[in-house]
Amino acid sequence: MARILLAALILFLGLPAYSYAVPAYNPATGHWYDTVPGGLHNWADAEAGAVALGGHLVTINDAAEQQWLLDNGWGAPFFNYWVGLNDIVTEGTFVWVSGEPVTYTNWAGGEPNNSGGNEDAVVMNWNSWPGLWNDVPVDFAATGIVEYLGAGGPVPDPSTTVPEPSTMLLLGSGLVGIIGFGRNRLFRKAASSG
Ligand code: GN1
Ligand code: CA
Ligand code: CA
Repeated sequence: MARILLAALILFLGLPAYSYAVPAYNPATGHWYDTVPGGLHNWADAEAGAVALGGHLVTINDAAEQQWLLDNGWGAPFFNYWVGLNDIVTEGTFVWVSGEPVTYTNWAGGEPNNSGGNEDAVVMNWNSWPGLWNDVPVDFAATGIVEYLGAGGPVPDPSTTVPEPSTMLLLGSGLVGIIGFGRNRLFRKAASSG
């Protein structure tokens, strides 16, 4: 019994990593995306992390790209994620840190409001509203999403992406556990009937 519980636990632990393969490739934009490592950061540190990886905080160019992010690991459970939009240079004039023009916005109702006169950077999934944007102080703590530049990314060829080795190992050991359990039962059956 302990064995099947262990096998189930291992399978369960392996599943989340399997469902959302990051870095993730978006065929519509031709870009790779990933979560900036290190958990919560202020906006500048999140952008520095994205630059270190070879990109910028994500530029959301249209509704399809916004939806793709929600569908590929940056939706549920609706953490606040930094995007590249900010009005650090000129209050009220929002620009993408990548330098791309602003062609789409997805503000939550009443945003951006520069609350307290001190909100120059933007998170998505504000208030657990899927994808919706809010301007917050630049020293707010959130997780960054990096969008790699051009066709660049951490993995050379999108068509050859496979689950991460650690995930395969976890899934594999779960299966071995289950097979082992089945064999034990068979042996016990044979022993008791013979
Ligand atoms: C938050 O806490 P409050 O109400 O001053 C939020 C603002 C939003 C506002 C919307 C730091 O401001 O960005 O516009 O709610 N501030 C922070 O009601 O999260
Ligand atoms: Ca983009
Ligand atoms: Ca705000």
